Amino acid sequence: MKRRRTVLLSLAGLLGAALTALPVQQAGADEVEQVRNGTFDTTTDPWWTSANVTSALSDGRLCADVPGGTANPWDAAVGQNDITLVKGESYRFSFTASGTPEGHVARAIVGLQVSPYDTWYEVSPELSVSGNSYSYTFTSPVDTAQAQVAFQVGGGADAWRFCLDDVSLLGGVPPEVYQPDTGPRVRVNQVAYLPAGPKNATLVTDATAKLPWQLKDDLGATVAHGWTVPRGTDVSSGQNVHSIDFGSYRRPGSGFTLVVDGETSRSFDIGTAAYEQLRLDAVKYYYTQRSGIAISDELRPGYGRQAGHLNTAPNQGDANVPCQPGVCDYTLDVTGGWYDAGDHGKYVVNGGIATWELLSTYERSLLAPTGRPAKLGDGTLAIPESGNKVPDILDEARWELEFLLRMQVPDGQPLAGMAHHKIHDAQWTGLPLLPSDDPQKRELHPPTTQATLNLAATAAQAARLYRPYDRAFATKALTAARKAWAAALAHPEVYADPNDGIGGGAYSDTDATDEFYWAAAELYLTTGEKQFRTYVLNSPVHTADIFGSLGFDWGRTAAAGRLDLATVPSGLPGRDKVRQSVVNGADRYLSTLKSQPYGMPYAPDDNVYDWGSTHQVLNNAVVLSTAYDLTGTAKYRDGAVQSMDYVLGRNALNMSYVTGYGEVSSHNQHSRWYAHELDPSLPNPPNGTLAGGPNSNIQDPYAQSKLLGCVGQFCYIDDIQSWSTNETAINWNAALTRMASFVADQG
Ligand code: 9MR
Repeated sequence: MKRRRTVLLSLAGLLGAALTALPVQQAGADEVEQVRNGTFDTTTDPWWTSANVTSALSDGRLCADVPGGTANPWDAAVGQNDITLVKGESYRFSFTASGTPEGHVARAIVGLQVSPYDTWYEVSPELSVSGNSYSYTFTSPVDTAQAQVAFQVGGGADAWRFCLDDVSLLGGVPPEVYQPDTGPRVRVNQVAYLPAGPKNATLVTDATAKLPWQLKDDLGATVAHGWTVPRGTDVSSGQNVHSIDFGSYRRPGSGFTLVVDGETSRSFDIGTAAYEQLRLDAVKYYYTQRSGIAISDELRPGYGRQAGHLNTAPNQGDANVPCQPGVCDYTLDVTGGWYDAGDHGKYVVNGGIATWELLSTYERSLLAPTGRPAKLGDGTLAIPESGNKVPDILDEARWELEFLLRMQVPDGQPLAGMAHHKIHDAQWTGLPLLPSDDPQKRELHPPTTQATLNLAATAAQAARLYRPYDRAFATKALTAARKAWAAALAHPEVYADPNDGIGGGAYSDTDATDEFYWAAAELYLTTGEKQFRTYVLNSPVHTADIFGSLGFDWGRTAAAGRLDLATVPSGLPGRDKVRQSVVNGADRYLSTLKSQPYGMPYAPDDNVYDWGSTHQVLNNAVVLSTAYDLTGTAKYRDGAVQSMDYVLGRNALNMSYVTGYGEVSSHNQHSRWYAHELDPSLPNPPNGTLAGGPNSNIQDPYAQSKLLGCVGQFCYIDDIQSWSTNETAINWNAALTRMASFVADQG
């Protein structure tokens, strides 16, 4: 029935940030209705319902009886298929709906009608008994003739009645321009500057001449003042900016603001306490990523959950996982480890570099002049192993190491000693989904040279670091590392299939020379043996310039070897040159940082921000911090410390990418279990969770619907659907861990 609606709900009030303003109609736009029979005047055809839903015409509407006792929204649904969408065209999706009794939610989606059921647009309004009208505009990221409009109404304990009318998907409407709310134009580190450290800010302004600034304390008194430095157009954001240096002010306190050009910045501290907290929170993140163990609500209030993937239904479990068909004929117990990110997959490539960076945080605390090992020692992280006299950071890393060891191909098999690349679900799952609720089949994917060398490198590093605490484990790790090394030498070019990305990420990489170098370096540093020394010295990677603009990452691991060769004592011939190469890399990052008005050591080629750019900024800062550890030269320390400002709010979006740190911080990261944005009974990610951050390639449809054409720093959105800009990941938090620990040590 086509009813006239006089009142459109105040959409912004109803759904807050999830909504954008209604578009202004462009005169003469060619608008075409895509939905057939959205008005239900005489029939409900061609609408379908899931088998458990009965629907019928009622007063010119479609009304459906929804059963109780289903688990997921999609377990009960009403929809229409075979809708055509045109990539880049904007659509207004509108409908009226009611729910009886009060309080039920309908998840309204436009998505792919067949597997993998991509969702291109979704909203989940809470319905009223009297009914309301809803209207949203989005831009299609795809060309398809297989779109569906569906209303997913399952997931509730009790039965209810859902009624629908006036469903419309109108093509050819003017697109909406997404405008992020970036707050005051003065951009600061919203958390804290170190009292004796650098203090820089960035102003976005049209002004071309210098402007006066004031630093105000918590009472509003001016405690310092000076002039901005005009910097012209900033490439990373496209903005006209000035920079501000207030480093001469050193008195600790909280509630400071910077006032300039009629704007007042978000507030910040001058002090070290926040970094001591961040040092802990960044590592505490790993406990709640653990697989195969119940998460204690006592240790992590609000985050307790059942163990995931322990062969308890509906999990199929990780205790006896077969290979993908045709890959092997054995099963492995690959329980434990950390979930990689927001998915339930576990990957040896990526698990390796993440483990290395946690272990290297610990190793640095033993070796660097400013290192303080007790800060991550036993009892610091509130994990089940706290109190066992082993440093907590080693206990946490061991949870993953034990898993990595389980991924090794057993003796007697053709590829014995290699490591399976990954284990994950056979199909992608939807959100939200607790690890313990994942019903998918789990599969081992083929072994790869890179996974094998990730295992060799981290197990070798573990052998030297755990020896004082557990000799047997150290020996076991070294044996596994040697076996992996030999297997990699025998199979030096077995790479992951780049198309093996169903149910989990591909993590494909066609160059293993860097992983060989890294593994040889760790084996040499642990054993001192000539075979590994010779390999290191003969590797072309050893003398290559490896400190590029994107920094090191899961697929570019040479720096892990180089940094350790530079810092871990050994008799390596030419070690001074190795150390100098790190300093040279740091010099390059320092000059990048100086050229950037936002002060980060990151300037990717053509301004193409990469997937996980926040952690690449931090990893470049790790090189700066290592140069400081090696030389004691203050400019490297200051560069490393200053890099943290960008991650904590001194950026074009004026937000901190670390949950719970700063007045405005990322908190809707893509995760199946920190899915508060989709299910209010679930938590947001824990404080100290790093978001991937700006990614120019915006691979996910949600980001594409909002950010097409974005410039560098603007290619980010804090929405759970944006898996390419806003995921959490174990390798990213490892970079945060390493840098938080370094900055805290400079207090
Ligand atoms: O961070 C990874 C990025 O560099 C890759 O290009 C991408 C495709 O393989 O995968 C990213 O990692 C994701 C992984 O594949 C699956 N788990 C979530 C990871 C973070 O988004």
